[in-house]
Amino acid sequence: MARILITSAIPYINGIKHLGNLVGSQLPADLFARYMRARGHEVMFICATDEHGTPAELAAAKAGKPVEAYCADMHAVQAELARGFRLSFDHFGRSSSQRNHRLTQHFAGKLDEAGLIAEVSEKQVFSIDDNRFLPDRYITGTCPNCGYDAARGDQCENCTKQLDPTDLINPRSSISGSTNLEVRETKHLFLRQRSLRDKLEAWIDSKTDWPILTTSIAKKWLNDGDGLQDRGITRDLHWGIPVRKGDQPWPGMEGKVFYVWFDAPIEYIAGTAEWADANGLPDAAWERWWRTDKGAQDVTYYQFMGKDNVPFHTLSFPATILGSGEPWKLVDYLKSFNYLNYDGGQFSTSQGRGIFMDMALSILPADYWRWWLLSHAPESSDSEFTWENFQSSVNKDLADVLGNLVSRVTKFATAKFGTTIPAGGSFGPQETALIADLGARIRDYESCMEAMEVRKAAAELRAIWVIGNEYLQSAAPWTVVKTDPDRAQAMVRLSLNLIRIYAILSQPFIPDAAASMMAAMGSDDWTWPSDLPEAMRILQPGQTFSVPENLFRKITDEERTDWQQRFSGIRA
Ligand code: B3M
Ligand code: ZN
Repeated sequence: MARILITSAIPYINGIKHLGNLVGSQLPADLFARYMRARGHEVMFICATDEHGTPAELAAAKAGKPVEAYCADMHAVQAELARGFRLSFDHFGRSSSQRNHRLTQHFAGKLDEAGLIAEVSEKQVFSIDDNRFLPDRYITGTCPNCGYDAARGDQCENCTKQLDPTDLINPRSSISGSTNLEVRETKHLFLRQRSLRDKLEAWIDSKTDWPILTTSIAKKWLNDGDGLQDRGITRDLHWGIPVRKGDQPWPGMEGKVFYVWFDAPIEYIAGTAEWADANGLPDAAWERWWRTDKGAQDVTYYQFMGKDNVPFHTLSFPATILGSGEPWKLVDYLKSFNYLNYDGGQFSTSQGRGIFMDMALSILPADYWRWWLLSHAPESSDSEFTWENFQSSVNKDLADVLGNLVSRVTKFATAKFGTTIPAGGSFGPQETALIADLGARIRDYESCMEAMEVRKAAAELRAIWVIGNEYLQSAAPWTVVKTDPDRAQAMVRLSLNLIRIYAILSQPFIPDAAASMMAAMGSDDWTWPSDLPEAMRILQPGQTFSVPENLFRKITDEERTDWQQRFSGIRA
């Protein structure tokens, strides 16, 4: 049994996330966590809301609420939607927690002791009309790297380059749109990550098994010349973690807070501490996941995120960890994703374009979305959601292949032999062949899941469902029953066992359907079918089963056109 630590990039608090956000981090992380638990490993799966910085302040102002209240409300909303999508976090924390305040201040203090913090008097953009400094997202302009005209002060969404507000061409205030801006002096702390460059490079080079997408982004910004600039880790904002050196004040930094990207990844650790607190456990319980001097040397740590978050996780956060000089766990494997586009364009939170988590659940159950999103995860390139493709995947894969198998077997068995597993006959060459074929397919599925090849894993799972249908089609118990009822009973017994095995294998993708299938088979034995011949005999003659209600329904053409209309426009 291995110990597996999994974190998903923590979603900004500023509103409900769209399906592009979901498929780029939380959902594949959940798939992996569910799979690893199913294989009997000890898993710690952490996510949280990212509550500081300009995204939170801007959204709270727009909602007309004090920022603390806004964050508390939106955390509850996001937690509820995460439950709706069956995201199986061990804890869904908050980056504004006291745990994160203390840990962030702790790391800053350690970095300072190591000589890695510089106090710099720097030039910041000040908006005369807004009467305030404009850090990060408070400022918008043209990216000097790629020319994208809506780049934000902290990062260009288009080319992923990390920016400083003063880099932007034609800058304007995100609050008022004003271009009446000037540059003023203010004092800030800088993390001297340039001096950690060689250490970071050696560490990245040691990760030979990382996906190309991850390593290419890391290398690009490491070698870009200005890619590893020392970065400001404080801001002139009210909302955030006050700048302190451990538990001591930081002279000259009164009234300033840490930059959101400094404290957000630390919340992975703080979130695990929040988990321990919520469960009444001592510090040792979370430290054994994070401190390599306290048990975490046995942990393998996986991170999941969209490609725009990669620079912060391959350079900035490791610089914090390495620079602290303390034995904290670094990421072992970083799985990153491209973007999911929506029906011929981009998902857009600001324009309300696309499908958002709440809307998705209001029209169809979570499994339908989970299946489509995971089977079309944007791994090797960006991918696109279209309603036609969604309708056809759901109708074919879920309804025609898996749903149909379950309903045909259970209905036929009930009609001919009643609601207990029939005892007659024994398995013959057809069943032996099926078990061999299926066993090989399950091993392929396991390899894909272990390698986090999400799309391929979905394709393998679908192939496993297809094998069951093909067996049923060629065995044809509905014909055999007329001449050899005992043989037909053996076929049905095998098919019912197959449904239970499919529940186990499918659970990471479609947990609700899997639970219905397992319940219908009258079992709660979720043991992974490592020994397939054995697993095929778990449901014993005489045990009762039932026909599950409507496992999946088909999406009609009318629904498809209706939804396409409804979700094309601007969200109120
Ligand atoms: N909140 C960006 C995002 O939601 C940011 C991730 C933080 S991970 C520490 O895409
Ligand atoms: Zn750019």
